[in-house]
Amino acid sequence: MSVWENPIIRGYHPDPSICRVGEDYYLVHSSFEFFPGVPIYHSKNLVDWELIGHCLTRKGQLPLTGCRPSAGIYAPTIRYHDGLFYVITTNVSGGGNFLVTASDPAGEWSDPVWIDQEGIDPSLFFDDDQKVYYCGTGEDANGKQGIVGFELDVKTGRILSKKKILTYGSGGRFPEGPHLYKLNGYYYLMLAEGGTEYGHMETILRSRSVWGPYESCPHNPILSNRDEMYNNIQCTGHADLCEDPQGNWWMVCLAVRKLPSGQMLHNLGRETCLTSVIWDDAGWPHAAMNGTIQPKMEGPLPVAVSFQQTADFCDSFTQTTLHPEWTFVRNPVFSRYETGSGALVLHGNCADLSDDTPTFVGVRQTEFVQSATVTVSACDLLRASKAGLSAFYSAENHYDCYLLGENGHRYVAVSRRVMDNESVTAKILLPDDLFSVILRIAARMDAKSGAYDYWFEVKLGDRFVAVDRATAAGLCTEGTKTMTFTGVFYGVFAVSCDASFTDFRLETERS
Ligand code: 6LW
Repeated sequence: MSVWENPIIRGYHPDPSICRVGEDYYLVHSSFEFFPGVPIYHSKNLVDWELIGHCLTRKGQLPLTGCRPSAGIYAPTIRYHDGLFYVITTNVSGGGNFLVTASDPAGEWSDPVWIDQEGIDPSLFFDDDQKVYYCGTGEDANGKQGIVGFELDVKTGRILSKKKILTYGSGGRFPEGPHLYKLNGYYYLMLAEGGTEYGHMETILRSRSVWGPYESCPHNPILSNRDEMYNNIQCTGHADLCEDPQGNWWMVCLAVRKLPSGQMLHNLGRETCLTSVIWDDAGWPHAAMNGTIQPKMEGPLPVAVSFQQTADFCDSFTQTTLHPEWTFVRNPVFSRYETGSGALVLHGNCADLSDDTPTFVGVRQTEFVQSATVTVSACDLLRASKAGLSAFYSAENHYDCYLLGENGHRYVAVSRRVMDNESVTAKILLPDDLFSVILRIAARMDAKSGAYDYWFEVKLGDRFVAVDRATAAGLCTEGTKTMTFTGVFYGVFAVSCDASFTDFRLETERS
């Protein structure tokens, strides 16, 4: 038996879907307004995952212009059949449901094959008779939401049968995130109910026919942390199942970690967790720990794990292409980004971080107590221009610490955008001959007050000086204007200037 720590993929990685090919596991996530879209991870042991690329890497696959925060790409499903990988998902900001295919999961992936079906959370099931079925959310004639199913031609996207509501779920609100499986002559339909917040849960039904009628598992929900008030892991649901070569079954799901201050808030987004599953003699699945996700769990992993990788991230920008961890907001203008020879140079136009296409690129914050540090040099900061670091949740919620050029002087400034309010909250005048500074944004706990804040610091001489601090609540999902689904990125940006960034470090501050 091996022990692992949940989440297995940390930071904003929601709506996981998994498949296995031989002894290799692949996992994809939703990506909303961020580009490239649908990150794809690879693992051999289900616990250590490597980002190998993205499924949507071209604007033709993923048009995001004007996409609102947390719109864009919703939940995907990944499946493998006859030598081809399939990923099906929804662009709620343009086009709806579509699938892409690839023989190599690291890409390139195909152009979209569009499917004429409303709703979200599409999934594919390849049956023994070579028929392929689609299931996803849909509405009946009275507008009631359920899980709809139909036969699909995955080559053309053509619908080959009538559409049928397979289930309305077991009674929880928002039946969604469905997946079909086939075992011992039964079709199993697993789905999320209760909504992706603190009432989230996973249920399962089965039938001898893919069209139903489906009977509900007697111990539904098979997964939920809704009764685990004191568990730091909450909101578990939106799961997918996978069998390993030894016949052991595994479930990945989304979950959130409550702030270290104990508040039921989360800034890291919905993350990906792992648990084991056993099937009872009656043919029903049981997730470990009575269907709850715990911070530490154990199980017969397919490959023994001696230690779980917890990789911080650093980039000295020596490669001529950006590391796949770097993520843009909506479709980037690639000519504004130059990397290689030891620096990332941003050619910022007038677009700011709250605009549609900022000159910004970031990596996910993956731990609560974690900082981002970078050296930024910007020469022509004399007009209203800025370049620096951002703790970026969305265009409507971000905290920024940057070099500011104003009226011929140079400052280190901090500004905060929280919903409709944006203001500069601190400024330090710099010597006119100082063109390069080391900036740091650090999310950390105040040992005395127990407050969990983002700190904004600049290195002057040989030490970091605090410029400002702001509560983490302003970057938590619960503190945003609308229903949002993402998490904080630490990124670099430039507005109305050329800025050079070197030695980017994302470091978990171990107490
Ligand atoms: C996802 C759906 C959901 O597609 O949120 O709350 C959507 N449930 O399952 C975005 O994560």
